[in-house]
Amino acid sequence: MSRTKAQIDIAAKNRTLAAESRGVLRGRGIFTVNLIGSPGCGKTSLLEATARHFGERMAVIEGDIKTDLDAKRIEAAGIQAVQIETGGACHLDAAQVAGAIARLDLESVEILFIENVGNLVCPSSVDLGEDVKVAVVSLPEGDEKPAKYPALFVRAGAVVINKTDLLPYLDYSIERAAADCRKLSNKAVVMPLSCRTGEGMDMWISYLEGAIASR
Ligand SMILES: Nc1nc2c(ncn2[C@@H]2O[C@H](COP(=O)(O)OP(=O)(O)O)[C@@H](O)[C@H]2O)c(=O)[nH]1
Ligand SMILES: [Mg+2]
Repeated sequence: MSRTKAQIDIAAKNRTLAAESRGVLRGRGIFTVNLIGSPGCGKTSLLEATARHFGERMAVIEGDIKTDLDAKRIEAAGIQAVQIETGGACHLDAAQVAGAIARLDLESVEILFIENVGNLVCPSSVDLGEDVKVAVVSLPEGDEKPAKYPALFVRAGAVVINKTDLLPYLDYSIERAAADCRKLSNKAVVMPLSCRTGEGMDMWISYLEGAIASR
């Protein structure tokens, strides 16, 4: 499908703003993660569990269509958070994120997470100024989702397969999902884990600490 001139202009403006944010964040030595996955896959739960390790070294920008419920959850975990309500848009854009960055106190921050609007498709093609896109899937969604929704997984630097505690109750092959992710991106680090039990969280934390250290 060919794009209209207006769509091309919007995409160009987004790229410029994303590059500016990336410059600001990298200039401060901050590693930035754009967290993308379906509604309910556990993005906010993952950030709550991650907060226990990073404390004030991390900050969060929350994107939802409506409500500041997720920002409140992150603040309750002791982490500064800014909520963006898109009012209907199915993904965040670089202008919204630049506005949210300006509202954060970045003094002690080494890692910034942007939780995108819950959606496995649209957010994957919009640059927000991040260093890496991390895809989150979860067991109840079914193990064929990476193969069926490849756009995110070809761009993801890492994939979290969440809710491994539900394995006894579901027909889900972690091997199949992981193999499909690696087929779509041979660089992708695939991390099965459970935010609920903490199983596998050590690999996720080491991945992030490694990314911060190599900034
Ligand atoms: N069993 C199980 N449930 C989880 C896990 N992580 C998140 N959940 C649940 O999944 C639901 C959606 O989680 P949430 O973090 O709000 O997902 P988000 O919409 O992607 O931000 C909530 O009921 C969580 O308690 C997990 O590792 N195991
Ligand atoms: Mg959420």
